[in-house]
Amino acid sequence: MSEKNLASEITPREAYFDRRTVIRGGILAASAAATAVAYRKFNGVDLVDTNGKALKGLVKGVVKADEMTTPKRSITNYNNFYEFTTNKDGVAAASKGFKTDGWKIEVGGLVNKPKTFDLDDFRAIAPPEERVYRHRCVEAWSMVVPWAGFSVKKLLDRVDPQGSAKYVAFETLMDPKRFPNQSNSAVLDWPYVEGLRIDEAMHPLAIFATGLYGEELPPQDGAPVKLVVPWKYGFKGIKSIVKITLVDKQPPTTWNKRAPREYGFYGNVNTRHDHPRWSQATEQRIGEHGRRATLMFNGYADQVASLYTGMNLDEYF
Ligand SMILES: Nc1nc2c(c(=O)[nH]1)N[C@H]1C(S)=C(S)[C@@H](COP(=O)(O)O)O[C@H]1N2
Ligand SMILES: [Mo]
Repeated sequence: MSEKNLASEITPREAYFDRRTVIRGGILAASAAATAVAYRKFNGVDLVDTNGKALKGLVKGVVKADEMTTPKRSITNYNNFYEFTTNKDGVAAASKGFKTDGWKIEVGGLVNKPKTFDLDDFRAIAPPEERVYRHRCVEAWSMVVPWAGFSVKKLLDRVDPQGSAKYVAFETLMDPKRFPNQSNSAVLDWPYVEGLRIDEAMHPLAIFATGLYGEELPPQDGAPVKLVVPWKYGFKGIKSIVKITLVDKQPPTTWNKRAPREYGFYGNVNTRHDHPRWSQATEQRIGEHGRRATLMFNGYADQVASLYTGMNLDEYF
């Protein structure tokens, strides 16, 4: 997303090419991991070479059976997390040792039951479910990621939004001592903020991820809580959330503030609207040779297109 080096940013390095190692298991079944304690202990990951059968038995209809889960080492070593560094290969090292002790998530605004959650309270909102989702960055690379988490709706139901609440605003922790790039306002306007229309937030596909590959979410992927909205470009998936506010007006969002012609509020994966500097028709799936076609709404159109009925998708992006 930075103005320079686009080619290198969207070209995966040889190191990420691995076409056969896929993962089975790590399934956080609702019944098996009902508590935060059980969840933290759940770290079994079963590495197998199945050439495509791996996704059977996971959340139905979420990802096509011919798509393989991206290897964990790629998901955890090729990241966008500008608070640490703008170098995708450097986030893992820069975020090592990031502590989430004492983390709080403040939920308020236009709600009848505002509440500040500690992590145990937050994780106890609902048992983690495994959700294998496509992840499509606006820079035209993609992955298939086995998140664990629960629907945003479950949190919103808990705080009881008022009728006047039309949008949900999200905010990342501001702490330059832990996020070194937050000392530099030239990188981005901090803290990172994002937002959804409330009906988008209530859609069952929108989740808070607290886990990845059956383990706790690692720092580089947005520990302890990351928003995942799989029909939208990756930048909507704000990491390390500390604040969630129900509001009546469309909230500002970080990349839209930075370059409004390039990054819309909606950020839907939209093959009808190219980025002004590159095509959105195809993508580089990390671990594959050659490019594949990008799907409208990232392949989730049958589930989410009705949210945008009547909107001109060439205009709203
Ligand atoms: N706070 C914060 N959230 C963020 C970002 C960021 O730089 N800071 N980058 C976004 C972008 S552009 C992408 S593609 C995804 C990457 O998530 P991943 O590293 O878990 O794949 O996180 C998004 N969330
Ligand atoms: Mo991204």
